[in-house]
Amino acid sequence: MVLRRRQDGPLLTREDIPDVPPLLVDPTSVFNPGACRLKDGRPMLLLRVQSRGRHTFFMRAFGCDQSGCEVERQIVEIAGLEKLGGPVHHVYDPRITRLEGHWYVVCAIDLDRGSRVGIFTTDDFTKLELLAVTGNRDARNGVLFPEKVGGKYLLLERPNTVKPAVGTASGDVIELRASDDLLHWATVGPLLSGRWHYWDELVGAGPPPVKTSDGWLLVYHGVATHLGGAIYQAGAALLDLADPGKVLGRTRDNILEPREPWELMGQVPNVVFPTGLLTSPPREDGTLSPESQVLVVYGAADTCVGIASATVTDLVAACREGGV
Ligand code: BMA
Repeated sequence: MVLRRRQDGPLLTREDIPDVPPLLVDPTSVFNPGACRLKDGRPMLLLRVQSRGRHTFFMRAFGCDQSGCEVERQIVEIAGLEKLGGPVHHVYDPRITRLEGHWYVVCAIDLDRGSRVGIFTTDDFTKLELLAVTGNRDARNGVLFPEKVGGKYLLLERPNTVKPAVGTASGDVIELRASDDLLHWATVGPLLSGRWHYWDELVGAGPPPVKTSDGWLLVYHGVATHLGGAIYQAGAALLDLADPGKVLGRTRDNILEPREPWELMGQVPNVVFPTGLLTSPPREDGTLSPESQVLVVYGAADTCVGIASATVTDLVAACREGGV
């Protein structure tokens, strides 16, 4: 497989999560974290933690590279949800982008009327403040590009147009969307569609795209449904630097699939769900060097957190080999 998981099992399990009574005592699971490097270079994860009541919380973890993590005994505050009118059940699957010197966290938000993609701002991840929702339609897997392209802010989003017999609505198209102000978004067009009968029938963006000299590298998740259940896997695509609506290549096979017991078994079996990505600092032109290691942080079986790596060269080659 292109992505190689670290040798010694999951990066984080529920045992690593400190209690924060009364809200969080003996949590059920930790998964699908956002990831970034803070200004001092330290990696930070924004963890999705689930209580025994299956309420969703975010917590911060520091120093998480291949070696291990320290989870802070504090729940991240989320402000501004009253703007949405009506109950907010969950804010989850954070994707972190540094853009024009500011942090943005894009999350799925579950309302009675479906899921929305919300863009939050933050200074230090102790508090997220809702800036905008990207539209009034059922959608998830929103990720912001780390810079404007062609004078526009860009976002990938997956509308939930597929209603499986069991579970929440999903989707088989990742769309490219654009905005002048981060508040109002318009769809540019479809970017990647699901390949029915194969590994990625349903699709959604993973972590925000990263810049390489060959193009924007996007890790995404694909779901195979034709085998009876749902198998969540990871793949990658390469997008044109100047025109990210153009796909230059896409891995034919998945690059990471559930194989370890902790990926195969858990709250939702058979899931690797990439949401975070850590790299070394880019070069002066903003691109990663070909030999850079890309660390992909993922939720496993909606129960714990795994980490796997590959070089930029290997990921780009796998995209190119897959064709378009
Ligand atoms: C997706 C999202 C993720 C979850 C995955 C597997 O639809 O809900 O949060 O990890 O399913 O259950």
